[in-house]
Amino acid sequence: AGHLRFVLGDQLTREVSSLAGLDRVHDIVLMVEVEAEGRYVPHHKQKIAFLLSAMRHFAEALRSEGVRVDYVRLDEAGNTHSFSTELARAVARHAPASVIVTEPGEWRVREMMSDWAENLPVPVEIREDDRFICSHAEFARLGLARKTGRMEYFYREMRRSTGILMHEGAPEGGRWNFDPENRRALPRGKSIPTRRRFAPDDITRDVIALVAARFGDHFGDLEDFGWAVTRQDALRALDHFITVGLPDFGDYQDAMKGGEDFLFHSLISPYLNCGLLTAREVCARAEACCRAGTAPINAVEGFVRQILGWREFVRGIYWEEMPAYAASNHLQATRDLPAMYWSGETPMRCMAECIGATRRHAYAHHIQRLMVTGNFALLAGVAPAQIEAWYLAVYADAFEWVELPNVHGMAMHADGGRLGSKPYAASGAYIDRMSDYCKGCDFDPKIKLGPAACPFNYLYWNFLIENERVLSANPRLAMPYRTIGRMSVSQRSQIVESAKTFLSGLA
Ligand code: FAD
Ligand code: DLZ
Ligand code: SF4
Repeated sequence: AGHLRFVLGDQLTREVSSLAGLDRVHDIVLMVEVEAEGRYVPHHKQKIAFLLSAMRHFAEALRSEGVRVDYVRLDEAGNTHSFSTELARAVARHAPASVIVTEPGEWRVREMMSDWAENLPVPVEIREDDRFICSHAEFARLGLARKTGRMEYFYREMRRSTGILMHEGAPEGGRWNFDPENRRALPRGKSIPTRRRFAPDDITRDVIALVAARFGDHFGDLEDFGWAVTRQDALRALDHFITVGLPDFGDYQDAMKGGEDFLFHSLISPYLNCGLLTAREVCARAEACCRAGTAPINAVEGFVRQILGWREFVRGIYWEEMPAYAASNHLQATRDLPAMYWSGETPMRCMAECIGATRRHAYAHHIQRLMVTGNFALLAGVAPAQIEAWYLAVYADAFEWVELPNVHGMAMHADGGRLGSKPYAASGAYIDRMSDYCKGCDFDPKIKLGPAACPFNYLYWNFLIENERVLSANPRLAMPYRTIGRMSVSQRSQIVESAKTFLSGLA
């Protein structure tokens, strides 16, 4: 008997380690569509459609290569709708010599895999996911040697060990970091490229109908589906970004604009995370532009930093710190997630814009996630587990290995600073500087207190006051705490009152 190679929905690449050494005559590739994976959080309808369509296309590609694929569809009779029970049924069907899988992207599924090894009547081989450039062992080694354990140090090591954007042992362009150049607001009249989207084919249309019927009550639109669902189209999407987006990526990385959902971002995270593109090839493409002079170093370095730096770093942190990581709540935040995160109904224009983009595309760009919806949840003291479940559900690129460190660590500071050295808290002035949202808003970013004031203003100071005991010793917050130190008792209590009034009105 051959081996049963179980490929999960975020492992859709011929290069995944579970397919290494595949014997086309004897081995069988198993893929399963199961309700449990669609419901462990209530995923955005577009995210489910994207993954199921990409799975079906990947299975077709394998079949056309002569590979034997056992593919269980969501609506197939007898489907038991969980990974574990579907794998057990497949083992009974095929009596393989062993099961071969690649480690998953989520702790939850890693626990299932340990059960398989114990309970199935055949051996289970769990292989490392070598799509990541930094292995678990390498991450641990870098951690032991680390000076600060911070992303910047990790990233430089990754640049050195891969040689990406390096020139004779030194960083390309003479500096490791071009972030200070990458904080521009969009100039008025700056033209923004129309992005290439992909019209659904028959397979995607079938899946969209299936998702509408089965997950109709989940958040999000299906109408605007434009994601690539094959490797060929994902490569086309990458090409298009490299041509029209990358040259301006650096300058406007942190900018936001009403009605513009994509700006100069790459829109490739869903493809990277499910396997249609690899991190190595994307970095190589960007680096080639730098060498060819078609994109400036600040753009290419800024882009590579996100992938070779942040993406690899958060993955390392996740596997090093789980499962305790998810349970920490450094700031003891307990508020229920406000209903506007699902409804998008709020007079705060920035929130409405970011949640609207999320509903339309199962996508929002980084600064929207961090400085608008994330910042609000931090300042309002939303319970980390509730806001994490939201992020995990609503984005097409969300898998826990990348979502959790970004939300729990970067946005919510719930890990007490393992990921970043200070909370990304900001008042309305930041959003006003980086976007045009405030112009069409009921609130005024220049007003500090009372009903006309931008809520981010008093929520920001209220957050620092409420968390003074935990945060005031942080040297990176010395400035705002000095300001608080100079406030009169009545100034402080006005801030706290404005915040209390606003927060008590949140549904
Ligand atoms: P670009 O801006 O074009 O960046 C290029 C690539 O860099 C991305 O495709 C992504 O692979 C990588 N990248 C950029 N920033 C990060 C980061 N902070 N961590 C890891 N990789 C990064 N990213 C996810 O892939 N899944 C998530 O569930 C997710 N949740 C997030 C939640 C919050 C609160 C925050 C602040 C960030 C989150 N991110 C997540 C990171 C980042 O926002 C997205 O990767 C990015 O917006 C995806 O869009 P893009 O492909 O256009 O990215
Ligand atoms: C997210 C998702 C969804 C919605 N559905 C499936 C599915 O039916 N079958 C599958 O193999 N994978 C699916 N996924 C992706 C898995 O949740 C993902 O592989 C795990 O979270 C492990 O990272
Ligand atoms: Fe957002 Fe405040 Fe600006 Fe309104 S005024 S858009 S709430 S930052």
